[in-house]
Amino acid sequence: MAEDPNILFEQQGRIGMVTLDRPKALNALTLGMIEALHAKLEEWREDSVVQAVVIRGTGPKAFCAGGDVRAVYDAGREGSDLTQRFFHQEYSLNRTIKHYPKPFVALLDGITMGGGMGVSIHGRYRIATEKTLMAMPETAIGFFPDVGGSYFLSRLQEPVGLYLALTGARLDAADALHTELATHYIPSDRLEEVVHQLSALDIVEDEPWTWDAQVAEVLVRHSDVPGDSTLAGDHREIERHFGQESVGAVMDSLREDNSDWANEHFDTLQKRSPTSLIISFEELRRAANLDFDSCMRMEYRMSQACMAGHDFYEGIRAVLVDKDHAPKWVPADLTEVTQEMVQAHFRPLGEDELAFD
Ligand code: QUE
Repeated sequence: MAEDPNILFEQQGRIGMVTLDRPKALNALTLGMIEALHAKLEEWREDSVVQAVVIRGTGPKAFCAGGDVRAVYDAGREGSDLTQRFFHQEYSLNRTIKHYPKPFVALLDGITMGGGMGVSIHGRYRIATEKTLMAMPETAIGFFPDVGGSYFLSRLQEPVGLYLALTGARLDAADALHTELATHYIPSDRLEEVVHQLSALDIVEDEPWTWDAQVAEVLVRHSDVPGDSTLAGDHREIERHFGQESVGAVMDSLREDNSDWANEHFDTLQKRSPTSLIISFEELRRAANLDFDSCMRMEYRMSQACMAGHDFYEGIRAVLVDKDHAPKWVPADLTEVTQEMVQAHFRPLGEDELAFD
């Protein structure tokens, strides 16, 4: 059994409880945590005592802020193969959660970004609280929405997924419910009781088709109604400006409008990596016609192209290393991103292809 000091596993009655336990790093996922979680899910898949899996994070701030991209940055600069292994293992775990046969419940009681979305959104139940803050912010670090983002963003009501992918906009509980990225809203102070009731479920072991309804019943019983969704209120603006046929056209639309909303979003996009914006646009366009596993293969190709490029390292430097938040993107302008540069992110990798086993 793979073990890791930053992730805890407990069996509480009928549930397998996972706790991401790296609070100083906002529970960001290391390769060790990813491998340990994957191994434990495979063990619990076969364990007839475990009726459902619950995942949560330690500490008051975060469920999980993402992947340990700082380690990936160091690896890329040193030529270590962690740049391949990290994404390969992370995306394989995302796939296992997507296809997991038992109810999988994520308690999103805090920051849930990037890699944190990947270990929650693909599960059957995603619980938002008043502390939930969700985002796919990768265009700010010269990357693209990965961990299955191509799949789930391209399946939101258009063009909301593109809006979230390009801007990295943050969602609160009301927004998360509105988009159906969250399935339930439960106030944070009720989660302990929810976990207790799930652990105490009395099940018929050879009738696994009844487990899901039992879990859902506990969740619904504690659910409440969040306030109004800002995202829902912005729908007209999002449709008008993001329902365009290219990133350049989105930018033109925002520039010409000159409302506060348009100006604010224009300024946000100006700070993002131009390459990231354009490959993310192409990613979502392609993903609409791909099944989940094909989306993950595409994302793996994209991740490896980013590892061979410039902006990921510059983004991590600016946000997580030097923290000057002043990245110098190359190319610096949307118009300088060529078709050849874009296509290079979608090319098959030959013998280095992501293989699921
Ligand atoms: C955009 C991102 C990430 C980010 C910040 C961004 C991201 C990510 C982290 C992160 C946060 C805390 C950590 C850590 C990583 O920050 O993907 O290791 O301790 O993982 O603006 O995409």
